[in-house]
Amino acid sequence: MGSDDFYAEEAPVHRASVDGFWMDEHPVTVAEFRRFVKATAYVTVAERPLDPADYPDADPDLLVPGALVFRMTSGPVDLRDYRNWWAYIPGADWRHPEGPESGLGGRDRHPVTQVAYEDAEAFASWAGKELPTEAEWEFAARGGLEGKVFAWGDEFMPRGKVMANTWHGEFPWQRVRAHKFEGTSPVRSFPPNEYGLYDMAGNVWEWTVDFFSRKHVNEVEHGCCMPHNPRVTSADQSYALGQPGEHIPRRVTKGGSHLCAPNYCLRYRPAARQGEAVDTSTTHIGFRCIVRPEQAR
Ligand SMILES: [Cu+2]
Repeated sequence: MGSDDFYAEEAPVHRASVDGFWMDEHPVTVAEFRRFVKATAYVTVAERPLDPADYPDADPDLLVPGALVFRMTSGPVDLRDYRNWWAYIPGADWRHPEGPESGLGGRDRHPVTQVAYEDAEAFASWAGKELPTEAEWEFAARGGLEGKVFAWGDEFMPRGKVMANTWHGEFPWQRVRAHKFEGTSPVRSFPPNEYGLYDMAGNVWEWTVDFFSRKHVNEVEHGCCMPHNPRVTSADQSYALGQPGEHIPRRVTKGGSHLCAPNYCLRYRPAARQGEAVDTSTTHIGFRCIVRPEQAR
């Protein structure tokens, strides 16, 4: 697990073991999520009214249901300020990913987006499944390859082949057409890894149950014992102190998305991880589920 060669939060490389489990072959799709909502009348976080007490530093005019929508810029921008390409759009939700005027036409087989952590958990328990831990997710993404940079090996485009839906060109203003997708792509559009799993890199980030930490501190091997089924269950280290929303716990997301580009975020790799506030819904985060053997019995 982990990597010492990219971003600080992935370090250190360490061993961990997980029990066997089954995993969804691809991220949960719009069609699958629709079935869940039809069956349960579930209302996602992005569709619910917001309590000003939860968002003391927010502009009250923006405290209306909505979600974050990516907007390509017309030229290079300051990459330190994500507000240059993310906008909070009232009325954006999983049915209207880019805002009230947008729809899902033709996107039934795309990963569902605009789902907060709680929404992913609600789907999973309805489906009789669970969300993976970070260790389970990373184990699955590696597909049996040890210590490789990508889910398929060490080369980004082996023999020139595009292996995942990631951003080609300079983010967030220049799109080089290496593949035909803008935004999410139908699941299974790119080759699976050695475990038969699709979209373990790129397309959408995926929620895991672990709380975020700046490094893999707690799970690292002490002397004799390799951590078994590691899981970060305390939110204490997860807060983004000094930033907007600093009181909201963050969970680990994995896999990178269609917005990841080498000039900004080379995170379409099994070791890569990002902390995401649990109430965040965006156009580039989705999830997939697992089944552990004790559930299957
Ligand atoms: Cu990224």
